[in-house]
Amino acid sequence: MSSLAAPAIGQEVIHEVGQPRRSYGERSSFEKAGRYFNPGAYGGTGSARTPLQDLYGIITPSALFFERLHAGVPSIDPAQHQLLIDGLVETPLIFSMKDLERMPSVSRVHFIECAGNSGSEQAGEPGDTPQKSHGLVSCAEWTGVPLSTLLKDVGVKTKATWVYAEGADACRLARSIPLEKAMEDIIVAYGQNGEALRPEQGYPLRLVVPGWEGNINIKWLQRLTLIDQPAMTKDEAASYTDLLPNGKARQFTFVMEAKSVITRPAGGQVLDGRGFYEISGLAWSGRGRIQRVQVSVNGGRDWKEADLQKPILTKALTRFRFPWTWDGQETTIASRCQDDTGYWQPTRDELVAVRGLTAGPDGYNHYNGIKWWRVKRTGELTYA
Ligand SMILES: Nc1nc2c(c(=O)[nH]1)N[C@H]1C(S)=C(S)[C@@H](COP(=O)(O)O)O[C@H]1N2
Ligand SMILES: [Mo]
Repeated sequence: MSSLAAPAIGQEVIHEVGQPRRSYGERSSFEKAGRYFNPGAYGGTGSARTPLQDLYGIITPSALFFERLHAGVPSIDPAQHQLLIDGLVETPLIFSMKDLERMPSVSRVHFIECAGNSGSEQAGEPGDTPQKSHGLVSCAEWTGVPLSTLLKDVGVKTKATWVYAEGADACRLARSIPLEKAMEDIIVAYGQNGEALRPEQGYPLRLVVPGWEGNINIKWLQRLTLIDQPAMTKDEAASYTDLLPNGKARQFTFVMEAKSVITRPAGGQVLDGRGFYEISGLAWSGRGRIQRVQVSVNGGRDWKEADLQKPILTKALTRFRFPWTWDGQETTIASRCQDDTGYWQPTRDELVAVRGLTAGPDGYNHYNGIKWWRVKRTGELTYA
């Protein structure tokens, strides 16, 4: 805020006509927020992180939704695309996109989070901005057909206990999903934030598996096969496991546990001197709704309740807000959340005590520790 020095009379009036109409909108040329690509990632593979510090509310704009690509983005003509459902079923069926779009649909808001999100925090290499530390989570409104509807159409045989799901990208990324989850809340989605999926998000068809690790949300979905045991694909037998100190690894850690992070003010940002700032951030849980978020502005001496944006949706990002007056002194700030199972987000020390510090074949997965930011006297924020 600045006070008015003189009445704003005689300000120049703009008489020129502005920009022309356009059929597909774009943001203002003043806005620069973008996804962050890991340097050195090969060609079309790797990941790109969402700039969480630049976002408002709970919905990630499709153009900023994080990307995790194991074999680049295939280009698929929806008129040619088909979904095959076979295996232990009464009637194997092939669905075209037109077939799917005439079926009863649902629209639901859910986050997707890569299992590896914030894994470097466990390693003791904290990310210096929310984007770098936690940018492998995003949240959208997804539209599509409940998987349970399609499974009823093909008639699942009683022997079937798992569903093998496969993508149409070059690596044919595939995962096994317990039949119980398939019947519960999985969406065979073609819509994202009110329009068709983005190519990077699986156009024209993907699985949205609410609350479960990103990898199982198969993009460019082309095949579902009913089976009676997990298929032991590469991404469930080797990758996305959690290596424990005793040398054994946890397999099938499907649920992403409760996590939160302050996105503003946070690492990489600079405060403009002492005074009032709204602290804001995101919390989410793969088990259900966020029930409470607490914020500490003094290194963990006190924790106070943050306001939660309503409605609080299940397995979706939840925006929290906390009023703060900075006294100009150095401090550290963090958030911690509780979901509706009663589970509290743990500290890094608590997690490391159980899981140790031995990285698995693809680094650390399923890390959800509390994230601290340091506020320096200069107003600069860094990781703590
Ligand atoms: N077919 C296919 N599905 C895929 C992937 C992929 O590379 N190919 N990546 C997976 C991983 S590891 C994650 S974290 C999510 C990421 O979804 P997004 O790119 O839409 O954010 O998609 C999953 N589904
Ligand atoms: Mo992932």
